[in-house]
Parts: sequence; C-alpha cells; structure tokens
Amino acid sequence: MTETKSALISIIGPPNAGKSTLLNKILGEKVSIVSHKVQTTRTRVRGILTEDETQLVFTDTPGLFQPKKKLEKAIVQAAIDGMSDADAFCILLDCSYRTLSDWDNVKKFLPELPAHPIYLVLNKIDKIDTKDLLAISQKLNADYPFDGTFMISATKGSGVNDLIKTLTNNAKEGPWFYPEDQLTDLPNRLLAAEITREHLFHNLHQELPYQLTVETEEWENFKNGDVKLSQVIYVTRSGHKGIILGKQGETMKRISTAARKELEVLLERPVHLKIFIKVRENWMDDPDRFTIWGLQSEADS
Ligand SMILES: Nc1nc2c(ncn2[C@@H]2O[C@H](COP(=O)(O)OP(=O)(O)OP(=O)(O)O)[C@@H](O)[C@H]2O)c(=O)[nH]1
Ligand SMILES: [Mg+2]
Repeated sequence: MTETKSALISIIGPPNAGKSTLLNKILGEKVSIVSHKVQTTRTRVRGILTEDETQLVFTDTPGLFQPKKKLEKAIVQAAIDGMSDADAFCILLDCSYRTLSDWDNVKKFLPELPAHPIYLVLNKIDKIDTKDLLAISQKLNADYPFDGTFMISATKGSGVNDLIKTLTNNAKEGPWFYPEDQLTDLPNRLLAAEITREHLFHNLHQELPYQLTVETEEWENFKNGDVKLSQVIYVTRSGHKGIILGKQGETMKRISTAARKELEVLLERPVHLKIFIKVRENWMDDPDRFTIWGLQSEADS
C-alpha cells in the first residue's frame, strides 16, 4: 500500500500580488475571490489539491501591509494566523510593479514564519522583460536566503506546474487533512457571500468596496433542487446604498445577476438570490460582523 503524503503551504505576500489568482489556478476552480484592487481577500481561505497519494493544502491569506483601522488589523491578523501551522511558504510578489518596496514591507513579517522551505514566487511574468525579471530575482535572492525561486504567471498558468511539482516532492509522509474530494474549507454560505462581494468590487469604484461587507443570512434548499439564498450587504452610509442600487436599481441588478449565474455554476442548480442593503454605520467595529468571517474583533491591541 502506498503511504499518503501531505503538506500545508501558506501563500503570503503584499496586497494585489495575485495570491488568490494563484490558488484558483492551482485548483482549477474559483475558491478565493480576485479583483484588481488591493485588500480583496479578508480572511484565510484554504484550497485543497489531492493528486495520487499527495494532498497539498494551500492557505490563501489576506495581503500583508501595515494596518491602521480596526478591520485592517483583523485582516492582517488573519494573514498571520494563516501562516502559523504551515510546513512551507510561497512568498508571492508582483515582479512588474513595486516589487522591491513590497518586499521590504513583507520582510517585516518574516520573523513570524515558523518553518522552511520558504520559496520566492515572482508572479505576473507576462508583464515584464526577462532581463528585468532576472535582475529583480538576483536582488531579492541576494537579500534573503530563499529555498528556491519560481517565476510564474498565475493568470496564464506558466510556471505553476513546476511549483506544484516541487511542493509535491517535498510533502512528507502523513495523513491527509481533508477528504479526497474536498476543494476548500470555506463554508458554502461564506463562499456565496464572497462571490457577491467580488461582483461588488468589480462594479463599484474607489473606496466603496472597502466599506461594505456581505453576509448570507438564509440558505434554503428546495425539494426540486433549487436553492434560495438571501444576502445582506452592510454599508456604512445611506449614500452608499444609492450608489450600489444605481439608476433605477440597475447596478444592483447587474451585480445580483452576475453573482446568481456564478452561484448556479458552482452549486450546479438553479439559484434564487435576494440581496438586501442595510446601513450599519459601525459595522467595521461590530464583533458580530467580524466573527462570521472568522476574524478576531479584538485585533486592535
Ligand atoms: N497580468 C497578470 N495579472 C495578474 C496575474 N496574477 C494576478 N493578476 C491580477 O492581479 C490582480 C490581483 O489579483 P488577486 O489574486 O486578487 O491578488 P491578491 O494577492 O489575492 O490580492 P489581495 O487579496 O488584495 O491581497 C487581479 O487583477 C489579477 O487578475 C498574472 O500572472 N499576470
Ligand atoms: Mg486575495
């Protein structure tokens, strides 16, 4: 009988480096939402890849940055918590933009890393010349003793298989953490809320996506296989409600249709999605809004 092997791998890095994009690419399915804005991921999300005898459990973490507000502190704390039990680390950096200053910021968090190997993963190589890429890689490797360097494009997939191969080769003999067919540890209710939040990110400008949160309040499975979901978007100001609704509710309609279609593919059944908007000026300080996401509300110490 072949022995099972497993590894817990934490994907860390600055906001917007492509951590969630990489996780989704590795799994071939979306489990973590993506946007072109920083600070999209707010909590740690696990993605599970089981192939042959090896199970790789990846933790996608929120970006590492110097937090100021209470919610930001809770988000960064979730990233640090997401590192605590890992056997290996992938430090993901966008090699095409602010790479060295991002690295300086991330480096401050490195004493938190409990284990090796620590891999440097340079992402977005589709956006940069090979010459510049090699120069950046050299500089970073001169600054820190990485256990290996990978150059990838998480959107296109190049280099991703090499990374998986190395992580698989380094996995240790031991039991799997999750059933073979499980893809993520994010409960469906949270994943459904995240999908709506992603479409809010895509459809709203500037700061607004940072000032809202989404919760799935009801989930009802009908006998005929359909599912009815009701979700609430919490906003901090009544003015935001109008912006999300848009002219004659058009923006909200676009968002809710896109989210529903995506949920139908994910759940493989018809979805009836109702979304309500509620004003809660202080949701960012409300422990209930945090704990739903597994965030610690006391992270302001
Ligand atoms: N050109 C290019 N864009 C990429 C690549 N990987 C990710 N992106 C884009 O970079 C942006 C950020 O991607 P995310 O996956 O949300 O980044 P993240 O590191 O999870 O960000 P946070 O959750 O905010 O910390 C998105 O617009 C992605 O489409 C890549 O390999 N090439
Ligand atoms: Mg992310």
